[in-house]
Amino acid sequence: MLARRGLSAVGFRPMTSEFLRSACPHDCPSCCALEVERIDARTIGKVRGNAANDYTAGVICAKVSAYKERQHHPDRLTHPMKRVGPKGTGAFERISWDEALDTVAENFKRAEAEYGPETVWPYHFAGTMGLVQRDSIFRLRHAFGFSRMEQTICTAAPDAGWKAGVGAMRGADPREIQESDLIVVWGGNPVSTQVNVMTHVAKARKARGAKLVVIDVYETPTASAADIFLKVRPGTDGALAVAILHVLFKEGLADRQYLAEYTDFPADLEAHLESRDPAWASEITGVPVEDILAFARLYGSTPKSFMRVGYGFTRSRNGPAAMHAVSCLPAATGSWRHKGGGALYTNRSIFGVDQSMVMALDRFDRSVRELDMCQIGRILARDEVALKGGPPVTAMLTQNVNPADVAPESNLVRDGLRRDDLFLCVHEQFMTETAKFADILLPATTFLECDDLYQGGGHIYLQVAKAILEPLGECRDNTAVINGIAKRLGTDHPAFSMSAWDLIDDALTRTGYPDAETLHAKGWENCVKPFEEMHFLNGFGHADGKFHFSPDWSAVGETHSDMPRLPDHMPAHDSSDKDHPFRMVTAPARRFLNTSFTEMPSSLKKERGPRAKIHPQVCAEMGLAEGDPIRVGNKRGAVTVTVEPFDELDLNTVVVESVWPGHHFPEGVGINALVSADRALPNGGGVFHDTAVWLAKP
Ligand SMILES: Nc1nc2c(c(=O)[nH]1)N[C@H]1C(S)=C(S)[C@@H](COP(=O)(O)OP(=O)(O)OC[C@H]3O[C@@H](n4cnc5c(=O)[nH]c(N)nc54)[C@H](O)[C@@H]3O)O[C@H]1N2
Ligand SMILES: Nc1nc2c(c(=O)[nH]1)N[C@H]1C(S)=C(S)[C@@H](COP(=O)(O)OP(=O)(O)OC[C@H]3O[C@@H](n4cnc5c(=O)[nH]c(N)nc54)[C@H](O)[C@@H]3O)O[C@H]1N2
Ligand code: SF4
Ligand SMILES: [Mo]
Repeated sequence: MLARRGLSAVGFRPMTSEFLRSACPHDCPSCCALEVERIDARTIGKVRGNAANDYTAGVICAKVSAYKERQHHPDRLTHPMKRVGPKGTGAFERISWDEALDTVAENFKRAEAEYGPETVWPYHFAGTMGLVQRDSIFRLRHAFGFSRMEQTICTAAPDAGWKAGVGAMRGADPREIQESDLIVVWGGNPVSTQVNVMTHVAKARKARGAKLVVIDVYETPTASAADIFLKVRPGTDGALAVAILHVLFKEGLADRQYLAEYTDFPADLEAHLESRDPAWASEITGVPVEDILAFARLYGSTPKSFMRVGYGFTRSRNGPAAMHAVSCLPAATGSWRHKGGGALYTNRSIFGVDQSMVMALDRFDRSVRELDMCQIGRILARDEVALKGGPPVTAMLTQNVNPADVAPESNLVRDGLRRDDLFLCVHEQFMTETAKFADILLPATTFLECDDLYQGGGHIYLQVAKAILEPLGECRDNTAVINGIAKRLGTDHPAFSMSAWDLIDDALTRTGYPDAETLHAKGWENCVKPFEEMHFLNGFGHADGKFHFSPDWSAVGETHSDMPRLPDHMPAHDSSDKDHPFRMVTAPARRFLNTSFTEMPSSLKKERGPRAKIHPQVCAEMGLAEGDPIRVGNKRGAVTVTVEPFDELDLNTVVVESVWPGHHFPEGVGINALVSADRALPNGGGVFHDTAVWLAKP
């Protein structure tokens, strides 16, 4: 328990407030170093970026600046509950923690007795990114042989493409952006999704007159801020990248010495590129030939060009192939040689935190079935392929995740969550759409009320954060819930007797980092590797140390037979046809983070409601005006949103920003009703921006 701070003699105003160090836990590559104003043991005031951290540099996004609205929201869950009405209606009654956890354990045991341990499926994602609070659920799976979860929803597709060429999950130090002359943001929208990139871009522009190029399917706030905006059709980035390669080789802008020394430089690469010229790419991408040529020349003649690679363009069936093609560009120009050059997709692998205790890796068993989290709808519908021939899923715990809204094929997901023979325990901060389906609903702490360890995928710092508030009501952290369930199921594993702080300390000291207390006092640990390693000058991640223009896709994923041998456009996506003439992209909204923050009044006010950005010419043809309702649909479902005429996108592209919870739509289900749970090639991954749709007046 934290001591209550003193109250002043006059009224109940606190005598002092203080700013305490913390780290942002949300699913965002920025993982900002924060300073949080604690007014008393239950109340926060301002939240600001830590100016002493040279990546955060004192800047954070608007949604986290307003965090007190989320922390002190009247709708926070405060005590355990059990369902009393029909599933999905949200009718609950208060119970004790003991009754709640006993019920969960009894139901897991009952399910297991009937179908074996794989019938239990603990399901999680990234509500918090902390390495202990997020990943303790692995320990539950491993220790009891429950079904494993294939983490496909976010990074699987981009990882596959990056791994194919580069071979290691790291890239240039993002602080080098300020030393670049050209920053290319490919298929990402950092103004909305990781604002700190823009801080460093602004420094490069001011100090060196650097140029910013953005490649996206519509004019995002990042694209509006760019010097050059290349507007592509969804799922066509491979073609653009290959045409740029064509120009680089044709015009002597490729660095042949670098290619020979650092890459596999296939003998037939240039012959392969010959036919893939800007005119060919222009047909596919919709980008004018002159723009492709101008950008290729600029990129090829700027040694210090930094490519910040986003996730957006990889969320298609062909996304990994596109990622590979894009990753070939710095390998062709050799920009990796230069400080301020090269590329960054993620720096996830530089931290190397040993999570063997957190995840009970000593009990890990590869033979236990692994279910694709994106296919939760098909799994709950007892699809045999999705179930991998194993037993049905009849018991679940969800933690840090809101699958009723965020997973593809929402109608199937909701039908599954409504199943009478499914026992569902949800551990949540708010009454989400998923929580409404729970049999047992448990209240979760926020990051301000628990301890954790954070690594920044978009930077280089490792941070320890301590709770700075008492838990609200009876809220418990994820570690405590996992341990409580495990104890009731019966376990001898020591990790289930450790607190979050013990586990942080264990993970740090095992890896050779300072202990938790020391690292917390220090603020953060800089985990950057030497320049030669971050820039692969002492070898790329493959056994031969080379960048691979011709990847071994069979080492990347199972469904590799159609992957292109050399960088290419792969025409594998949900193609529009006469019944589905539009391609829909479901890009992130600035004031939400997936469905987190959709409860915050200031965010709701800014985001206004689910809207479809549609080209004005299409609006005119269909007789649509701003604010009209429009139905968007395909064979998986249909939802009604509001028309927003928007001219900076292709005629056949429709953009619906954000994952608005289902209750904001008249159908009671959200945009993911339309998105397919098909797997990106060759190794799975959500295809959230790869959906052919029709538009119709209601
Ligand atoms: N405000 C806010 N911040 C967020 C999130 C959020 O929802 N809101 N989500 C967080 C999470 S979980 C993640 S993974 C990251 C994601 O951050 P980003 O890397 O920014 O990735 P995406 O959200 O997938 O989409 C980014 C952009 O890709 C574009 N895009 C879609 N399809 C294509 C295509 O085929 N080609 C090209 N060139 N562009 C395309 C979209 O229009 C969008 O502008 O952001 C995190 N930060
Ligand atoms: N249409 C469409 N769908 C998408 C995407 C898209 O771009 N378009 N993006 C996809 C991507 S990239 C991702 S990563 C996924 C994200 O999907 P999710 O990880 O499900 O993200 P959120 O919707 O933010 O839900 C996280 C939930 O965790 C809860 N939470 C936060 N902290 C804690 C905690 O400490 N303990 C517990 N128990 N709960 C906590 C929050 O209250 C919130 O309800 O969505 C995917 N879905
Ligand atoms: S930019 Fe990302 S990491 Fe930083 S405060 Fe906002 S959500 Fe958190
Ligand atoms: Mo994500």
